[in-house]
Amino acid sequence: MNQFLQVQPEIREALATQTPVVALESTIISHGMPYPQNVETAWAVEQTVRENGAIPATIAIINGKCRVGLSAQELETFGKEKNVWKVSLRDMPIVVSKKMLGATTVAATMRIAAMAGIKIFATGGTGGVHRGAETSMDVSADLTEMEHTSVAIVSAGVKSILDIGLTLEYLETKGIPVVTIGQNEFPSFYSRKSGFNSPLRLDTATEIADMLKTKWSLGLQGSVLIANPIPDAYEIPAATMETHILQALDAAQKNNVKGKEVTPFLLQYIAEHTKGESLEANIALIKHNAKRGAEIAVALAG
Ligand code: PSU
Ligand code: MN
Repeated sequence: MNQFLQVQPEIREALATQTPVVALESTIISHGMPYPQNVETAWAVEQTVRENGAIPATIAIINGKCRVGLSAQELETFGKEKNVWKVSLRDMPIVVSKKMLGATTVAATMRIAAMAGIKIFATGGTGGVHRGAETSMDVSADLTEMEHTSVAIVSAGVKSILDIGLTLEYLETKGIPVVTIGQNEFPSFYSRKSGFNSPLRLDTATEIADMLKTKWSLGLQGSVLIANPIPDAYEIPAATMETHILQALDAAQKNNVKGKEVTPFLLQYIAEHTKGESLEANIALIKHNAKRGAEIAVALAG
């Protein structure tokens, strides 16, 4: 095992006995939601994974180790602490070697999950190609990581702070299957609609698990992006969100926000300007993704 990897005993045991495990990220806790809802959600998501037959594995970097499985106290720290590094792939070496506290993005979480042997990862939304990327070159390392690392991601689709059309084009170029559960349209996080057809549709966890097994057995490395539309009751119409997104993008530009700060800035701006409605939707969809992730992990182990 890698000298920088530390897997909690319960998870190690599960992996050794082919018990389903679902990886969870920590950037969403430290940089994606306010305290204390972030910690409550992180805990509730772990419980959802358990209730659906799998073992949760929240991933982060602590004291020079890539940690797979966190204690309740550690989840609290990630939710509360102000100086947590947002760790994508390029940040991993410095945060590990300097023994800093690091919350892992989708990209870094996938890489560490793969090091541990975990195949399924549930989150809220992934990074993608930003609006205006043709001039800014702002394309999330989440996408390049999906090309290389064989960990499937369950998300609620792509948030429309990004350019959904360009993100789907990029995924096609990189050979990453995109499959939506139970509907023909690709969802856009807060909304079940996006205006884009999903490249693929499958309706059951068993079908998705079969596709994953087949992909990896064919020697095709990399991820599958599994889009799970937000439950009806929590949906926020795309047109309502668009107003807030345009204002957030404008504020980011005026404040000269660049690089890794862009996504957290937009997420926080939108959360603050939607009176908690977006936060409630965010929490609901993450739990929903954790449930689907566990079901797919169970089907994959079967
Ligand atoms: N989108 C969300 N919520 C999030 C993120 C994205 O709706 O919390 C986080 C994830 O951790 C994702 C990261 O991996 O932001 C992408 O950051 P960037 O765009 O800087 O690659
Ligand atoms: Mn970026």
